[in-house]
Amino acid sequence: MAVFEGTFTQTESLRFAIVIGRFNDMVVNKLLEGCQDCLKRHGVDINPHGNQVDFYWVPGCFEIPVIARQAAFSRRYDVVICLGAVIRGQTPHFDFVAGEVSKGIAAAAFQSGVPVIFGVVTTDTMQQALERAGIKSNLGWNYAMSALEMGTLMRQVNGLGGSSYDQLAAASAVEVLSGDRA
Ligand code: INI
Repeated sequence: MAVFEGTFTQTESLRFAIVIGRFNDMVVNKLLEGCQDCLKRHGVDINPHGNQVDFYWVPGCFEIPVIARQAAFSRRYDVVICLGAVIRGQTPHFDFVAGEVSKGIAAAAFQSGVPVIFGVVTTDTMQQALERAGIKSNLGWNYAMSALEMGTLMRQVNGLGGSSYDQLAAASAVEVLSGDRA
């Protein structure tokens, strides 16, 4: 048998979608900078007019999943990276937005068979968010590393025979036919 692992090399043919929630833009712009810096230093052409990375801006994290799902299903990308910041305020809005974006991103990945990276910072305060977006470290860099690892790993998995989409569709069909799915 074999061991499969992603790599951080041979990135020149990978294609990325980056979906960015504009809300809390002071934090999010920094996450995006960290993410782009990491991709660039690993050989990815981050120019939006190039052919490796497309950028999708949405109003806030709540809107990320629908675009991430559509991008994943387009089959245009190896990985979709979602960036956003949900900061707890005095209202329950935080819980609704954080809950929906995490569930939605997971569903987009699972349904499409394309890795979708959860690059959403969730914190109690703006200070904590800024610390994670450049003041202490920049999680945007980590999210890009996860994207590189998953993109290169999925290339290997897809190379085993059929695309992950085909395998997913086949698995779904079996579930439906066998009545495993409600
Ligand atoms: N969107 C965020 O990305 N982060 C937040 O912290 C946030 N809070 O707390 O309100 C937020 N709200 C906006 C939301 O994502 C939608 O854009 C809006 O509700 C319109 O659908």
